Amino acid sequence: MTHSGLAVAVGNFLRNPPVFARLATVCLLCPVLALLATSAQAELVFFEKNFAEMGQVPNAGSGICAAAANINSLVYLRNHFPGVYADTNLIPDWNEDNTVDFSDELTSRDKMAFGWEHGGIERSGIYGSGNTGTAQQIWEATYWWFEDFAPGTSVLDGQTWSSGMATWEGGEVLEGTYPKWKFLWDSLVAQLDIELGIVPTTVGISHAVTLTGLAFDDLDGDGWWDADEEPKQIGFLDPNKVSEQTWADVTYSYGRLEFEWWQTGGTYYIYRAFTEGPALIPGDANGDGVVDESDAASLAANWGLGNTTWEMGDFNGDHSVGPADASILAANWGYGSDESTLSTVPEPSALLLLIGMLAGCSARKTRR
Ligand SMILES: [Ca+2]
Ligand SMILES: [Ca+2]
Ligand SMILES: [Ca+2]
Ligand SMILES: [Ca+2]
Repeated sequence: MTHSGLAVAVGNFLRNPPVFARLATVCLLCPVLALLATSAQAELVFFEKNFAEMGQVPNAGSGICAAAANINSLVYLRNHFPGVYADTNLIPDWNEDNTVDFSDELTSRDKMAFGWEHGGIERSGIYGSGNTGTAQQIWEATYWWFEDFAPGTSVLDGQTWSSGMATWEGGEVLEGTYPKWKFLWDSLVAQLDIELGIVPTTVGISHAVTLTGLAFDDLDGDGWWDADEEPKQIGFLDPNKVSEQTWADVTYSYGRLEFEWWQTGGTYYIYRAFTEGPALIPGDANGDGVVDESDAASLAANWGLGNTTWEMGDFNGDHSVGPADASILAANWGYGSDESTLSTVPEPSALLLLIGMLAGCSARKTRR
């Protein structure tokens, strides 16, 4: 603006101050609006499992929620990792009609609840033989279910506000604590089954649900929960309302994750989180039991990215995809393939060369 232009502008302001004042107000607001837009981006971000892959087994009148929550989890595992579980009896064909369908899932729920027989051994289930659904009884029923119906396929883990877990069958892996958000997050992004036990903070009966999602305040907008970001909600499949995912606001109190349970309106805290998932073969991104081109494609597609999962090619669990993961893939190349198909897939050295070329490409891209 020239001096004469400035003089005209000042003159205009003096003649017509309200117009200039309005302009000034708008300009002053601009940074505020920009700030609002920024904070609006740091909204709730939802990270969810595919709800359609979950089971839909309801609770029964006798109150066998933990059994229903378990089976709804196991149906998810079977649907999500068919390469691992298709040849197992994770959900057995109880009525022997050569199909595994909803009626078998319902029977599984009742067996999980009241016990089953396998190889001449009686298992008591979560509520059978005088059991009352304690954390130990839920854990051990789950443990024996995997031993009997899908042996050697899976890894079980958990956090629970219990004691003496070292004496539980397979319980030495458990950590004695109220379940932490980070544990739930890590389990969720790994696509594990996660069953939660909840207890009212006042009086009432405990309940069990299957975790399906987490929502948090994503400050940096990367779609990924970071340690400085506030947990906001949990999503779960409730055996008392199986048709839809239920969401609840969470708060931390006394080191416990708490939320209001829709059915009673009371405040509940999470006292246990048990997880189950496939013991995946290193390099097997899609969990089909074979380490081959499709796994290499996942790795290549996500090369150099952060916030990555196993399915994206992060095999060493550092949540980024890079040379360490490529080495793991190469070391297991061809695992699970037939001899005949093995000859048609590239040699590990060729694979590393390919990945190296991809890495070179993405490095050039990021510099540009
Ligand atoms: Ca059947
Ligand atoms: Ca984030
Ligand atoms: Ca694979
Ligand atoms: Ca990695």
